[in-house]
Amino acid sequence: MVSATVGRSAVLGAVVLSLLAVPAQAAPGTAHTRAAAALPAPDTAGLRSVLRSAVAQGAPGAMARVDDHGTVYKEVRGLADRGTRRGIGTGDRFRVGSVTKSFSAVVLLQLADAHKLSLDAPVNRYLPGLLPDDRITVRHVLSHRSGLYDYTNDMFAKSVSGFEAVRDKVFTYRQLVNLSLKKKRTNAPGAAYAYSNTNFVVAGMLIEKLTGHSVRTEYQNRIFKPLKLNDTFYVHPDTKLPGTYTRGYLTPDTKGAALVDSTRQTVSWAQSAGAIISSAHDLNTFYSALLGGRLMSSARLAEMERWTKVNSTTAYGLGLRRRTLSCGTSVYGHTGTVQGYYTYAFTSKDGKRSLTAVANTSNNATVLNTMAGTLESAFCGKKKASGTTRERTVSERHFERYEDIAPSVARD
Ligand code: REX
Repeated sequence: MVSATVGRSAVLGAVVLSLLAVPAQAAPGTAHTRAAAALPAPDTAGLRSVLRSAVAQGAPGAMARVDDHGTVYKEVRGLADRGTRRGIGTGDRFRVGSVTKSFSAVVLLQLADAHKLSLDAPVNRYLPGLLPDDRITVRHVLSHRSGLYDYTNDMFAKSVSGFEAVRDKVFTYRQLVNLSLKKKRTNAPGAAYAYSNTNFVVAGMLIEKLTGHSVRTEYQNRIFKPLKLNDTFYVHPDTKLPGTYTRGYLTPDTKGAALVDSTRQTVSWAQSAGAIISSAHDLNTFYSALLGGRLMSSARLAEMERWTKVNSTTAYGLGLRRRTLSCGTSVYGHTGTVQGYYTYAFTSKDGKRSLTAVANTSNNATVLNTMAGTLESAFCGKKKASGTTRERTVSERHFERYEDIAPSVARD
């Protein structure tokens, strides 16, 4: 059964054989054996069914790639481009949105490792006078506990006109922070979790101030190049995606209105909070390296994994989300939403099984919630056959209503 499942996906034969041999041959007691035994095989039929639903619910295309101990599972459905009708591919590049936040956090944690930054220092120590409250620390910013208002709430109150107004704009970081500071802060420093892009604009400012280089240079030198992420780019303020990419289609607020091709944009409204372009392969490599401890010291990774509760299934560390699935397994990564692209990129605790799933639409909460099912299929394995469809757990239903992924959806 396992070989039939694997055989449907594009996988190297030799790798499959070595994977199938793992449970029998690996030395007992190694971390590798324990991790392999702990997770059931990915449910590729489940993945296909999730992607089929996402397309039926309005996404032109959807795809998922799982990297599991060297074995690759790839699933696709629908189109990358509605004009040419090219099918979506798992090798396509796309806009990762807030997955960028993990990259920004990694750069800052590396700077903390190099004693160039203290997580508990006030942001204003490094950026004098930027914030109106000296008690806001770097840690507050990276864990969304600063209380800095999310300026995108207003910017994208109307999804299509809001997007068109900024599609070609180039903002300075300071302009974005000033948009936030016009509004009352959501909480006292450290007092509560409130997701805000403003925090990761401040993170970008910190990176540039402390290194004297652009975030682009720092992402490249510290992450893209060492991990050989050849599909990963930060091109801001350029509006084009390099190479082969999936187009993005924004769903208008008006029911029944035609999708808007939102592929081309500066993403200047997000920058270090959301402007990276990448691929499923590269995001899986990135989170695998991160949770595998290859991007920072174990002490700093432990700081990244100090969790603030978001809701019953989700917690936030420093630029990193933890989600606990219906089978009890927790996965680590980030979600992303930019106009036309929904991304889920998560890995297992040891970084050895990673999933990236993308739908090329946004502003469609149904598709967003459906795509969360790719995590269940990738990490929980086949659902127990208990007659018909399993009842969703309370936490799954809660998750659907409270996913803090876009301004149109309640955040908690
Ligand atoms: C911007 C609006 C959403 C999207 C946003 N994106 O804050 C950041 C991100 C970069 O990825 N955050 C999410 C637009 C929460 C994450 O961490 O996963 N929505 C859309 C609207 C709503 O325009 N009126 O859905 O395309």
